Amino acid sequence: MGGVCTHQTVFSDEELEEYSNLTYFSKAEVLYAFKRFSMLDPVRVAQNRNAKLTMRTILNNLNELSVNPFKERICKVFSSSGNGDLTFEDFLDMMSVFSEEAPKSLKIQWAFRVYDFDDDRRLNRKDLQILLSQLCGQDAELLDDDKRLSTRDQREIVDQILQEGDLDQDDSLSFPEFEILISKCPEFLNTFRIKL
Ligand SMILES: [Ca+2]
Ligand SMILES: [Ca+2]
Repeated sequence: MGGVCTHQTVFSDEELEEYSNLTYFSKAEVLYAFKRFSMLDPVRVAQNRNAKLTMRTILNNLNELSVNPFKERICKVFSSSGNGDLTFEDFLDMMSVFSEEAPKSLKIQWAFRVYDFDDDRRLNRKDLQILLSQLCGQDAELLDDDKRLSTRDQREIVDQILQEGDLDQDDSLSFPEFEILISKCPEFLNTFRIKL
């Protein structure tokens, strides 16, 4: 029996129940999530179900995430060790937040953490500029030079975002300000969806 095939005996019923309670997944989905985690590095996970897989391994093998412009930042915010490496529990949390069942309010909370690149709980100009360049960077290679966002364009967009969203005018977006702003553009959350 290979590692992937033994998943039915990997967790006790109580463990499955607990994982199901802590996520938006049924017990069957938790098992399927484990199967997907195992497939990222079958040998290591077969040896140890708590194996911590490197960010590189995850991004090389999880296509749905590797196409996301914020892939590395996403791994980092879900990584219990903070470096982007994920245990199964980290992975399960991530897949749960990215699932269709997770409420929009939860996705917005995690989106804020992903976009808060310097982890100071505010989105300042620097965060917004990194956000824009990562968001556009994905397609930049496919675009002609004249269609790419210049630094000046980016600065103008950051100005517009702050003009609209920075209600207390401290030149950054707090979480409540971000929440109001992002609820006006729901398609922004499309980067927060992965089918299990
Ligand atoms: Ca910040
Ligand atoms: Ca503000």
